[in-house]
Amino acid sequence: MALPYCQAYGRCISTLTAVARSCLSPVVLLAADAPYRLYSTGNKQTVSFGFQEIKADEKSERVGQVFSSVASSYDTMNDLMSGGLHRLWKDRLVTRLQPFAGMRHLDVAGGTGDVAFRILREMREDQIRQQKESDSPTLVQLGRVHVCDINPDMLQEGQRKAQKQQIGEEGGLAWVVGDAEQLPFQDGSMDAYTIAFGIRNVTNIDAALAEAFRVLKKGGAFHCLEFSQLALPGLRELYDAYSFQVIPQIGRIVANDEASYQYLVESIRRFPDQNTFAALIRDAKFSGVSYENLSGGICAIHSGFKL
Ligand SMILES: C[S@@+](CC[C@H](N)C(=O)[O-])C[C@H]1O[C@@H](n2cnc3c(N)ncnc32)[C@H](O)[C@@H]1O
Ligand SMILES: *[C@@H]1O[C@H](CO)[C@@H](O)[C@H](O)[C@H]1NC(C)=O
Ligand SMILES: CC(=O)N[C@H]1CO[C@H](CO)[C@@H](O)[C@@H]1O
Repeated sequence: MALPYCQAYGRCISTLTAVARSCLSPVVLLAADAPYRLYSTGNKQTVSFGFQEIKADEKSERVGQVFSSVASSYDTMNDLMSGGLHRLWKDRLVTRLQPFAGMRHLDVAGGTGDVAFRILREMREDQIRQQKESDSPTLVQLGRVHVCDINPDMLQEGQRKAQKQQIGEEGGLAWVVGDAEQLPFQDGSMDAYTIAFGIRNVTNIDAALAEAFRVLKKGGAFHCLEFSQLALPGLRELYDAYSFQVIPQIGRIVANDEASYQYLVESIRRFPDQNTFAALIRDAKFSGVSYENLSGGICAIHSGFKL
């Protein structure tokens, strides 16, 4: 029912945005308790890619292709599909992180920099605050946010955005192409690690968690924002209709790429639920692991510390 509605407005993105905000955001609040297959370390031969099974070494490449084809329309699509909610979820992630001046931060799967920009802004505010309070003439250091992503197209789009908005001109941002499973950073080099809507696309989640643990300093924090599972099974059908019918169509109309958004929907269903994912984080040696549901469990932020 929402589908022809979207098609009718297909040529007018701004109208579609308005439609998405008013009509679709209540629907997006309903997430499924769908079954998933674990991305386990045990079986390295095949991994999940949407509902197709493919060889593990092909997956990184396929994920790269998927994101290359969505990079330029990525930010618009985020707003459309979540009715703008992804902004609030990212704000919440940064609130939990509590950025501070002088920190070395790593944002993995950082894409076009959405999360990194928010973190850097908070670091800058803290720097100014500290500078004011300080009697010493020495400058309070800003620190740096490292935006790491496997796809150079996403990073390039992010750099373009940063330039346009004059973010990071003081050297607070570093853009680094790299794989979450093999981070190009030294052991114990980061104060904190974030990953937003990225871990689901990683071939081997355990490897990514182990890498997060490795690069963190002692006392460093891990925060992961990802789609999760709602405990409202009765609303499953409605959610299915939205995600399997509407989202791929929005993808087709706006991004001219139905397959990528079909994959997105399928991969959300297969991701481990809150408690299962928390257990994986504990298995990766993190302490004080906890999570917070957002929008009733559409998303969750999982946190842990390297002690
Ligand atoms: C949905 S986007 C999220 C971008 C950004 N964090 C945000 O919230 O707007 C997922 C990102 O993960 C990246 N990605 C996928 N697999 C990765 C991997 N193994 N290592 C690093 N980045 C990866 C993709 O290139 C893509 O930019
Ligand atoms: C979060 O949501 C999950 C599933 O939707 C539910 O089982 C769990 O009790 C919730 N946890 C918290 C801490 O609210
Ligand atoms: C591009 C794609 O379909 N992969 C998904 C990986 O996970 C993020 C989480 O939000 C999705 O947005 C991506 O679309």
